[in-house]
Amino acid sequence: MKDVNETAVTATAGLARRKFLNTAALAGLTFGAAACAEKKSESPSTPAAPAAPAASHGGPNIHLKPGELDSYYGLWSSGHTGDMRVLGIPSGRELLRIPCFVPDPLVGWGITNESKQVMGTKADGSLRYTVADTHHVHGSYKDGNYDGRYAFMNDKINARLCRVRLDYFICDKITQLPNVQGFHGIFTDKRDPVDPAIDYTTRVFCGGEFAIPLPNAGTEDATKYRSMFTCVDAENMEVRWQALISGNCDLVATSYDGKLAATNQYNTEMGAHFEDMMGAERDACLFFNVARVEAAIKEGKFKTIGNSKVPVIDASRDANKDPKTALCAYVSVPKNPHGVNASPDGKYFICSGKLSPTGTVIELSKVLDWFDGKLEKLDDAIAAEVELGLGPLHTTFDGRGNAYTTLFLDSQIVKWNLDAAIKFHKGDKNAKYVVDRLDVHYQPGHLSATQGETKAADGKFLAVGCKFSKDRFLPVGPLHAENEQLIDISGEKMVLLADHPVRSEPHDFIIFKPELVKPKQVYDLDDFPNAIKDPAQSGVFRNGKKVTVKLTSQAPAFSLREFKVKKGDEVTLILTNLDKIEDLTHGFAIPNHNVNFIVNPGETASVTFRTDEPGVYWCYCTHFCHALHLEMRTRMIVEA
Ligand code: K7E
Ligand code: CUA
Ligand code: CA
Repeated sequence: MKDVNETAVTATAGLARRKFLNTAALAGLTFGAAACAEKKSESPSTPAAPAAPAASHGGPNIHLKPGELDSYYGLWSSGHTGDMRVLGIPSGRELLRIPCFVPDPLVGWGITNESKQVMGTKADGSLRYTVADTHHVHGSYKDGNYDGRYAFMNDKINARLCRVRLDYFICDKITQLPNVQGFHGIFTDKRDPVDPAIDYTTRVFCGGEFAIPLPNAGTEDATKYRSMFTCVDAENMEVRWQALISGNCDLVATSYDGKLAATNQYNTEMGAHFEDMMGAERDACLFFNVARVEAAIKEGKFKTIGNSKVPVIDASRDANKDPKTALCAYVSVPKNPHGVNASPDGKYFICSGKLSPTGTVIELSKVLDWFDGKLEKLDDAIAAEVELGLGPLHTTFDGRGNAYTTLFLDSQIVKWNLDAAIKFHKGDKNAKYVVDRLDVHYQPGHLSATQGETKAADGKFLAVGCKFSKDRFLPVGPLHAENEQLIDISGEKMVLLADHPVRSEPHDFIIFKPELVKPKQVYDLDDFPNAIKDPAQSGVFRNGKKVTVKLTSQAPAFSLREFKVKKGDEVTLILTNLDKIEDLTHGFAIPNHNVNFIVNPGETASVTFRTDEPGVYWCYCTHFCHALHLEMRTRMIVEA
């Protein structure tokens, strides 16, 4: 923690007390929830008493009138609830939860055969996993802005990447990364590094945080463990290649020209215990030269690991010392950095120091110069390294040259100007790079401005995910909601507009304009190979002990009023919703058989279950659809 103390000495006057208190808290417990909880009641930055409600400020009205629509979509990760959430911004209203990695009883995710196929099953047909931990959501791009095709999200627990189609807002593919544990950062590429015609996303980069033995074995000696950086094909969702690195990966960023993919690294030390991960004063941000990596793979310069057929290249420090042939560049950044974010002008990546109170501005053209042998010292790509406050984690942008960084320990957002920071770093000590500071409630992680991860950053609103809400909402027992706060960033000063409780615990999110997506509300029957397109095709079709029940729904009836099966059958029930009216969804529940799922307009879904007990089972519509919704039923008669 030495550098924190040292920089505290040179702190600007206004920050001194805050720094002192935080530094004291840090010294005991390093960076962690316990440390910040401890100092909360003492620190001026995190008042124990509820803060006064935001005064009226003449800013934008975020309390939409009934029937008024939001002006932005937000896609939120959900942490260890495993889904993706859709919020309207600025209202903060939750519009949808998209089940991805874990079962969802509302839609029958993990119950229908179609969703199980996406999620992955064991040999016996049961789900491979029912837990996940989602952190980062990023959209597919075209020409530097979202193109509304896909969003991607990670599962840290089981090293999985999921893809959500942004026409139907459903998860359609999940890929598990080989050779990786603790898959944390992800980012979509923004164009191809070589082919100018490909000005859209074709790759997703994934950072492996935890080092493991490769291939994995029960080895205790942690010096033998390694981490990987992975590239997944955005279209077929297959793993294209992996890169073996020195140290580990945390957050990931990509450049607007498609040439560079980067990951921050906090464990340069390759330590196995937290104290071992803090020895070095500087860790690194790794820049992969995507074109070179893929050329090397084409030339066969790779190996494979264990059962995996994925080509693995060597991006370790030792193998990449010569800039002319290096696949990866290790730019040094201070102590255990966390977020790395791309500025919308395409020029810089900002690394947040986490255990160092600094933000590091890395100039991408200089990194490319190094790869071309034109920059002698790689660290000369650092355009600025300036003090921001304690516990900097993530950065977003307003498109007007300003960056906004969360300060976890200070419970603040700091707004700072990139050009001024660069001037200050070059020696102009009169350059005032800090524009504003705003207290948030409390302990912020990610933040994201409207369109902030695109060339079209518009600097209107900013949302910040506060990890602790403490006193901001009515108490509901020990588990607190998190506090997603909304901030007006359209002016010089940031203005806190609203608190929104969210169920634990989202991390990252993106916010974009509604016109960038074209949601479809009714499925095409032809999207489903097993669709029952005509109620006349309904019936019970037996093949030994295997029975297929085909039926359709049209409010307020199912096409079969009853159907008969036998005890001990393996029943596959296929249901097509022939209603083609927007918002006319039906449900289908079977008592005592653990079956419930929905079919949206035009959708087909199927379930497979066994009939163990003879009896009558009233299958009914669980999703309110019609005045006769309660009457919408059919009987499953299981004969002995
Ligand atoms: Cu900072 Cu997983 Cu993006 Cu959480 S990570 S906050
Ligand atoms: Cu159909 Cu309710
Ligand atoms: Ca470290």
